[in-house]
Amino acid sequence: MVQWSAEEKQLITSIWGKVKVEECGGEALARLLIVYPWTQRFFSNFGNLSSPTAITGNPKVRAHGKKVLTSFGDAVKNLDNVKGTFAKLSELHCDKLHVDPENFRLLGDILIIILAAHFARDFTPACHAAWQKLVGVVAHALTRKYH
Ligand code: HEG
Repeated sequence: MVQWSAEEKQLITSIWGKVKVEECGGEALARLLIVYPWTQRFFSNFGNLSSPTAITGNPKVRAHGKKVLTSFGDAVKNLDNVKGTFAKLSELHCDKLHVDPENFRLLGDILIIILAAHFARDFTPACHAAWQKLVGVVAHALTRKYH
């Protein structure tokens, strides 16, 4: 089982308390779709994704980014049981959505870039390390039910 030190937990929750899920979530998903355009295939029903401007301004991208980051927050609230928290979502992403798990890692890296930019003053190396660990744990949990 993943172990968290009191310091790691504190570094994660202190940043999370300031995150605006709609803003950061929308930004994270938009960047994923822009920087790794092959990820657009999972969102063919989202309408216009034809340019960075279209992606950034697409309300479905924003809404889904908010949904994803809100769900990511369940990991922050359940650091000692991220696997259990994401068991059902892992099944969904594997069996129904067929999302390549590599994409969880890509999104995690993008999320860190966004948090580091938004919270530069607080994003110390220790904070970065704690978040890097968290996005890895989340990606792993979401991959767990893949077969
Ligand atoms: Mg996923 C749906 C969470 C990464 C593609 N994702 C969802 C839903 C949640 C979620 C909560 C809604 C589930 C439901 O309707 O019951 N996603 C989630 C998390 C993470 C993640 C927590 C990683 C941190 N998702 C992710 C990535 C991709 C992806 C990287 C693809 C590149 N998700 C995806 C798609 C759907 C969801 C295609 C369905 C969207 C729709 O059509 O509504």
